[in-house]
Amino acid sequence: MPLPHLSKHMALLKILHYPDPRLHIVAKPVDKVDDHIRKLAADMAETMYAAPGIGLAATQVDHHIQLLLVDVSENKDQLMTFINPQIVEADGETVYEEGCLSVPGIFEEVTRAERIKVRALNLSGESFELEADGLLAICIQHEIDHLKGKVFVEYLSRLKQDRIKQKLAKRAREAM
Ligand code: K1U
Ligand code: ZN
Repeated sequence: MPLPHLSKHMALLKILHYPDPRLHIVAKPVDKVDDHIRKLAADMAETMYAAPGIGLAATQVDHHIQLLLVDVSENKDQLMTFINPQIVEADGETVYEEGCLSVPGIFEEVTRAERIKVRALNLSGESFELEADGLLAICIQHEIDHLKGKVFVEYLSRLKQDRIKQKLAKRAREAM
């Protein structure tokens, strides 16, 4: 059955928190961009803006398909959707203090490519290419990592990862 007004049925989704093992599931490619995918993308957008965040991967809301959103604009009016994204070119190096909605309250420096060219499908199922740099390039790489089952803290030393796990466990205990 077609969904007549996707925007009227949006829902907030639950974001998985590190070290939830489901964050390490490798996402499968989307084989057909249909209303089911468009509905999930709309719910993810609502969830990302509510968090608030500048990106969200389907993995983080426990859907293990290659779908991610980013909006790094100041006015939150430049939503971009990437389905089956692939980085086809990358160069340079940049360091940025990243955050993650799945690792709340933790900010750590990560080194990534400075410029990327990404190829993906849009919500109409059409292929497009985008060249990105700055925060947009960083955010796209962070979200593509989620689709591969990788969380940004895994770039850090074992010691730092263990400290972050302890901090999150302590916080979870205190929230009970
Ligand atoms: O993947 C995610 O969990 C979203 C993440 C994206 C990201 C942030 C910084 C560097 C790389 C990737 C976030 O959105 S964390 C929250 C955040 O950075 C932010 C939230 C509101 C305003 C500005 C930034
Ligand atoms: Zn993240």
